[in-house]
Amino acid sequence: MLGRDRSGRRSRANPTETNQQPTQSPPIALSIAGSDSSAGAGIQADLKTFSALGVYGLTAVTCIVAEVPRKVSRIQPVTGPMVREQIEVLLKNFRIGAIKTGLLCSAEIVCAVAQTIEKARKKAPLSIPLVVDPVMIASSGDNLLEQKAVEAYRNNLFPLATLITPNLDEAALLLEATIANRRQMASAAKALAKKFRASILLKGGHLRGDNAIDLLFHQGELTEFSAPFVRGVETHGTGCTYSAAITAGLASGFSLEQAIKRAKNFVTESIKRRFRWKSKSRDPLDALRHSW
Ligand code: PXL
Repeated sequence: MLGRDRSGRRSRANPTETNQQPTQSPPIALSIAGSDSSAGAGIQADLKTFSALGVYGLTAVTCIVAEVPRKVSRIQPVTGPMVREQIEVLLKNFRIGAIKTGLLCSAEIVCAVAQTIEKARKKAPLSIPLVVDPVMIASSGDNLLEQKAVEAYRNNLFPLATLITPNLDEAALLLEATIANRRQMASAAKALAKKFRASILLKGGHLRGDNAIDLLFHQGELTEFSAPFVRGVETHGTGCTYSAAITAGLASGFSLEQAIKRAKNFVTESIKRRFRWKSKSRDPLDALRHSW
């Protein structure tokens, strides 16, 4: 009795109505990311997203960030061996359907994550899809990543990725180019896919047109995902939520295109139903995404 509920995800009929066995256990996804004390981004956003999409979420914490929207006050990384141990113990004991990485903080942690995933892939016949969200700069403008870590991403982690989800700033940094319109977005997505031999979802939200347009370059084809731009909202954690929702889709057996389409709707709805955060600033629209 597998069906689809209104959000498009797979659902089973209520076993009490159909007299069936209890529902089988949910798909599992792993987030390797940092902890955001204000809980709108990072590992907290990932777990909320996984749960909302019917996926059991596992976590490997890479760093602890003391912050509120607009202000990162302190970042404390976890050691490389500790990050490695969390991932290894989870891979051994759970049937993980998809993995995402968020804030990895240092070159040491980027390398530890890449080595651990590579080692696991050598052992297992089927590789687990890996979504890499190259989190480099917070929406507050604060730098979240050590400079040498960008090189570690290029050389170690990107080559293992199924999908990389840069925003315009991250793509511009990786290509050392300016990306100011849709045409330049299309060439940048293709160039990144060629460079890192992975599918690329280039998020164009920062272009600020009537629509928030993202471009997927996957298996030689360009696909556009568009949603009306939600105006007048300062967001925090939308990138984390988007990549977590894509990862949840992949863990649930959706194709990449289906997973992105559903994730885009999920993020747009989350922004509409956002939690309004009362800061001391003059701006009454300060907001974290999510209403739960
Ligand atoms: O939104 C980027 C991000 C990701 N991960 C963590 C963060 C932030 C932004 O502040 O704190 C842990």
